[in-house]
Amino acid sequence: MRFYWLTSSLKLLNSNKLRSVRSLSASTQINGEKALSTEPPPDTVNNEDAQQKTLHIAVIGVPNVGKSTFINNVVNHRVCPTSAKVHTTRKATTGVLTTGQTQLVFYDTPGLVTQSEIRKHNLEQSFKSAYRHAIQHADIIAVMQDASNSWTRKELHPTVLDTLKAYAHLPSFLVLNKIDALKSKRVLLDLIKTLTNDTLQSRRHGRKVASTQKSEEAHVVEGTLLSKRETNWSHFNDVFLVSSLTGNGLHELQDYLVDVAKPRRWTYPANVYTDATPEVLIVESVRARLLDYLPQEIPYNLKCELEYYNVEKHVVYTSVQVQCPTSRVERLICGESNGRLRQITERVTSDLVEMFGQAVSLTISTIAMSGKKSA
Ligand SMILES: Nc1nc2c(ncn2[C@@H]2O[C@H](COP(=O)(O)OP(=O)(O)OP(=O)(O)O)[C@@H](O)[C@H]2O)c(=O)[nH]1
Ligand SMILES: [Mg+2]
Repeated sequence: MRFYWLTSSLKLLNSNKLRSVRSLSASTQINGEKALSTEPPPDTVNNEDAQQKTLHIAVIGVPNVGKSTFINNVVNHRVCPTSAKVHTTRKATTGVLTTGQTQLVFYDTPGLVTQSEIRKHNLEQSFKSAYRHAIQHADIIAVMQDASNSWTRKELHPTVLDTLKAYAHLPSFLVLNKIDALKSKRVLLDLIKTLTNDTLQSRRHGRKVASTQKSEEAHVVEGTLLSKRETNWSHFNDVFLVSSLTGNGLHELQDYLVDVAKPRRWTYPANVYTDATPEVLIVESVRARLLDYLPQEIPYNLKCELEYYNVEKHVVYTSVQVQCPTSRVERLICGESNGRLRQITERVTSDLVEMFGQAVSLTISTIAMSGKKSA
């Protein structure tokens, strides 16, 4: 068994992070579970209930389009682990933003997948139903599409369309993400037309594009009805162009959601910003960074388990064990002189410091489940 430990003091690297960090010193009970909250506790659900508004938003889309990055940026806290690889999110996690009298509850969902992808990436069977659970609690569906990916951007994935059809009674809007990565923004208007079946028209101002509610049209060419595979959705209420990475377009989207929120009591106290427990966030953060640091399919076959979690004098002490299928994989994770494990630990520690707004002492240990164990 090998391990590398690192104790980090609070390093607030830039002003952006400064804004997003809150001090965490308490866990709040929500539905019988602990949830991360800011300190000190501000007003919770109270005598102003009558004026409260909420909106529950399910964020769906294929893997890697930026769903988790989007939620982190909108709620201004790192509550959803992210990575450059697909299938980072495995569970439906909630990000909560309370602003004025309105509470926006975002459901982060695992990327929609087919059965063969579930097998390929060694995903849990429950994975596929996790987003359905999120949608069942949602008032509105946000469909996220990677506008920078020229291979996939022109079509909505069949699993996305299936979901939109199954929940057609819910309003939905399209979010074209990663616009910062586009060399030319010209493609965007065509993309909107294609993905919405030309049912939306540009507003003169702003990035929001409003619906004209044109009815769906059959594709008829010279009297022949083409049995074209469906790749678009005619019932989006709006389209937003955003960069979840830079924050471009997110304020406008947030204002829109506040506008359409329903008069209803808040689900969470004002100081809660996720329903995920610190323990789950720690394990998922380790898993996300393993995806970033290890090649190909290898990280998908690792199992991460929390060994220890405690908060003492404003320091989070925690330890995670990574179970590797073989000692060869264990050696790969550790790298020469444990160099790679050290890098991974430093990276996760910095994620957790940002997440919790507290000093974090993290240990990551590895164990090979078969074959000769490393010393
Ligand atoms: N350039 C750019 N990259 C982005 C943007 N949003 C997200 N990314 C990157 O896209 C990658 C995937 O982001 P995630 O937020 O993990 O994507 P996801 O949709 O949650 O992925 P899964 O959980 O695997 O379904 C990461 O490397 C992000 O940094 C964006 O607006 N612009
Ligand atoms: Mg994700």
